[in-house]
Amino acid sequence: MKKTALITGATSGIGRATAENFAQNGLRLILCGRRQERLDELQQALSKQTDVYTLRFDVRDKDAVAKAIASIPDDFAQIDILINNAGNAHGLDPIDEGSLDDWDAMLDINVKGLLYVTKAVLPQMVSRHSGHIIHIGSTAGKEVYPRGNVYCASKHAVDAINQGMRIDLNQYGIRVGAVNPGLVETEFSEVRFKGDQERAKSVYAGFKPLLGEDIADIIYFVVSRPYHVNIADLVVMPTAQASSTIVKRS
Ligand code: NDP
Ligand code: 8X3
Repeated sequence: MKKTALITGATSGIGRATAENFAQNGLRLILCGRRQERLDELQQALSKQTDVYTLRFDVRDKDAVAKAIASIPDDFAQIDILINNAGNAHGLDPIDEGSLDDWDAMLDINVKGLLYVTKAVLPQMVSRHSGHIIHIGSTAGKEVYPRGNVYCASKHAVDAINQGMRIDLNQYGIRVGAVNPGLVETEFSEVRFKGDQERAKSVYAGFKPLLGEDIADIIYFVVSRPYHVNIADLVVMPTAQASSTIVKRS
């Protein structure tokens, strides 16, 4: 029986590349995001390779999350793999200048949203005593960088949740792990800089950043290990990057 994976944030970047990779590898997909037209486009493209079901919801809305997961039809109801990927940075300001709206967005999406989705998916994994949850953390969850303050806090929280979840779900045989990328060129910086394309591009200028596809390959490697192998925590950076602040640019 083919496995079914639910991917949050499948409409762009790492999540989209993971959906494409999983489709090529024959996994069945439940794809989530807020942008309906992108979900429709993905459904149309990837249905040529696998079964695809799409769900539109905002991870910040706990009732919408619960309702969406509960609405999944029977033939997709068994979720074997959960990729907790939806998230973004909002702003890059020193703490004394940061916007409350940006802080709310990052903590509500990256931390609370991840928890709401997990809470809705977990009961079936617990009752089956099987499942695999992968968190997309970040190097920002391993070290704090200037002006990263609240985004880094949200990703440090993902790191703690990854560890806590692995401990609590150990008794059920559920695999839990995190993939923590460094600089990946996606829509991430466009969102962080509120549509300022030039500033977003400058983040990846003068070196070869990771692409969503690079992270998708790694996520597929993680989910395709034999059941007794759980990759608990993995950090991946472009070769040009040594830490959050050290990047060799031409
Ligand atoms: P993108 O901006 O390209 O993708 C973000 C995805 O998250 C989109 O599909 C978006 O879908 C979804 N999303 C955002 N907010 C919400 C929301 N409120 N409700 C539901 N879905 C939401 O960025 P990336 O692919 O780079 O980011 C994916 C993950 O990777 C994030 O958790 C990010 O923190 C992490 N990461 C990124 C790195 C990078 O350098 N790019 C490095 C390390 C980690 P939609 O707008 O349709 O809702
Ligand atoms: C994304 C990587 O360095 O822009 O999490 O925070 S970074």
